[in-house]
Amino acid sequence: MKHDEPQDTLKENSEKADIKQKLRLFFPVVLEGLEQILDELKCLQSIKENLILSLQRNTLGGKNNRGLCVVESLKSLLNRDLRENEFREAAILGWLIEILQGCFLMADDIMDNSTKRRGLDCWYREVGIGRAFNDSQLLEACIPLLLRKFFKSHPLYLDLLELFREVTFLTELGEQKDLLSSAEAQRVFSFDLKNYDFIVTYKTAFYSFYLPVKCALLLSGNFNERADATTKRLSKLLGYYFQAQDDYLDCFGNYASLGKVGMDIEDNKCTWLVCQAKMAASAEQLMFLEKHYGGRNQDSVFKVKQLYRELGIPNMYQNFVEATVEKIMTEINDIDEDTGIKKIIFYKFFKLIHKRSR
Ligand code: DMA
Ligand code: MG
Ligand code: MG
Ligand code: MG
Repeated sequence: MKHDEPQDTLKENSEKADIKQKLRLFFPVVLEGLEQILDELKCLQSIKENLILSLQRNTLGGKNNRGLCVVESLKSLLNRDLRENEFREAAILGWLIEILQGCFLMADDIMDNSTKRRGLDCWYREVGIGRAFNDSQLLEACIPLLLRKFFKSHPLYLDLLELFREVTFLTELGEQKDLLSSAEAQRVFSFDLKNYDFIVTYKTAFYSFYLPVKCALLLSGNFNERADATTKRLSKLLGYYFQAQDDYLDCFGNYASLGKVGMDIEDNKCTWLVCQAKMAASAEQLMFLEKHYGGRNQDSVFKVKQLYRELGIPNMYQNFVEATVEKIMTEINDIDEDTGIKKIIFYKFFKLIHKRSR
């Protein structure tokens, strides 16, 4: 059966805008929580100011999809509007995920030699690698402290703490695999979709999709193993699609909408595009790819992009998108809602990322 792509209605769009606006009201709450923690620790004023600055600079300016998803998912799970305290809890967890994302991005930009992020210079280019490394560590360490601040007496405190710790670890494993795969000795020949699958599941799917939905699932009071397994399965699919988009945009997107400059070819990354190119290339084209992929000069980058076009990668990507939409829609339709998980959660998340240009 062919599935229609879900379209946003005007009502849904305005609801989403309302939730986003309300979500933003909780950023200062989290910030204030951090200031209190630092005051209790008798932290020096200058350190406090720096930490707050790096938190603001590296957490804000994104799409807030992850934060939004915690709130939206909880609403869907409870099947009603949220009470004030429910919204507050979901929004705070949403911001903790956004902070976690900020830590990952700060470190990722160092590891990837990136220049721009969200339309600004990467943090490490402003404050230096040493400070950006420590800022990333510091913010990551703030997350359990913030969880304690806001959830200490909550029955879910330990579950949430464990969840954030575990997902952080899994993401860092994914980043590690991403780095090792791109290491000098591992040339194009070693890339394949099996490696790619591991990289994207770990570096992207867990923290971007599984974490927000699982937070909502826990908050709903209806957590169970089957709902968790469904969440993991769907998160993996959405994460794969999201990272393939990211890879495509790295090569063929533009700075004006992305706010970042692609480096995957220079960095010798195992991306969706290079895996496809490798499979489609003739022996001669493969040698050419091997020669130029990972080259840190504009000529090599240009040649790789040209080869991608010759091999029809943009067209293959469109086909992949169509097949993926079909697969995701089928998987969503097949969800057993008796477990308490709701199809609408994944429809909504899918709509947030589908055909994105940033
Ligand atoms: C990023 O992958 C993954 C994490 C955990 C931040 P990436 O390097 O492709 O992301 P970006 O293209 O945004 O630098
Ligand atoms: Mg990167
Ligand atoms: Mg990276
Ligand atoms: Mg990327």
